[in-house]
Amino acid sequence: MAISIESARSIFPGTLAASIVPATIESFNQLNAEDQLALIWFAHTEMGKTITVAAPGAASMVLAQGILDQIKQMSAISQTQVMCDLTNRADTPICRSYASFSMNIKLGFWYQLGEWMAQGLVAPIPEGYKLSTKAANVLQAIREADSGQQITILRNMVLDMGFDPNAPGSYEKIEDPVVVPTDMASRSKVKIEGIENPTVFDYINNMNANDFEAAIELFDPEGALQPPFQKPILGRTAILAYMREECQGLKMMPEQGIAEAPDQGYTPVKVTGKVQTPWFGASVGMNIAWRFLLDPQGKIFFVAVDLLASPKELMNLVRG
Ligand code: 45D
Repeated sequence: MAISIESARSIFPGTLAASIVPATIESFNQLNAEDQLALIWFAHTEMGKTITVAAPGAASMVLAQGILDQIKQMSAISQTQVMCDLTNRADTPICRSYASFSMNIKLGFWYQLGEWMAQGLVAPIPEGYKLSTKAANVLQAIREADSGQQITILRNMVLDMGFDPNAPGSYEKIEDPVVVPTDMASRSKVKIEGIENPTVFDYINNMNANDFEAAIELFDPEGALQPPFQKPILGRTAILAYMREECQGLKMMPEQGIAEAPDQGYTPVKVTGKVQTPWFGASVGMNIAWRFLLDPQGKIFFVAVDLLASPKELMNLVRG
């Protein structure tokens, strides 16, 4: 069979991803806005007891500051309305602006509102708010997930809010400030048990150095990157834009891997390990698999990043 991005998606089919994430998001989406807001508040508060979220960088917050200040000055009723509008994806100016924010600005926006809610500067969730049975079940599912899965659920809930008139992501994005790559002398070099492939090492080391220009050169021009629970992103231009938005400050700590014999010149390589996001630093290590398919020139034709179902999956390196 000819090799395509579609066929590449099913390399290492025994890899178990954390299906709790899409399942929880689906049940969450069926709740009303009040329940959604209260649920996120409770989840965020409970998680905050064991894991620490870092304050967003001042530079990226500048871009959301105008709207945040506008909300801060509103009456409590209007503040609650704005938050409900965001969860309901209502067509309002604030919801349209929100949809144009990059991922990090969306998270930073809510981080600030959360701080202000805790300080009483923005309308809090009413004291004694009782979740519906359905919402309480969703909160319980979040409690039972591991911390890497919890922060992914929370992140995905936030990303879907706001109002985008066309397809999601159709707005011209308000981007994060670009970070300068780590200088050559200070770059870390990972070791991966069972792997000798230079492309895989170069990929991880460049990503850890925020050197996305170098990382993108490792891709086949027709190559694709598939983030957790998403469709593949196709081609170098789109992948580079995605990396600039989503990969700054990530710490990738691959541990072990396996390379299979090439099929029609294409080599499948699976690597597992941990990834940290700058939002939570060392307090959350996400269990991750990278499933690479390298082309006959050794370029990345396809790489899927999976959030794993459990730590046990880190050891699942059986041949496809
Ligand atoms: O509604 O190799 C309140 C790729 C209540 C690239 C609130 C990758 C009301 C290639 C509490 C105020 C990127 C795929 C809300 C690798 C309310 C590659 C606030 C993987 C919303 C390895 C809520 C990277 C708040 C990975 C403040 C896997 C929520 C990265 C904040 C994963 C939530 C990163 C935050 C993750 C979540 C980051 C800050 C999962 C951050 C999650």
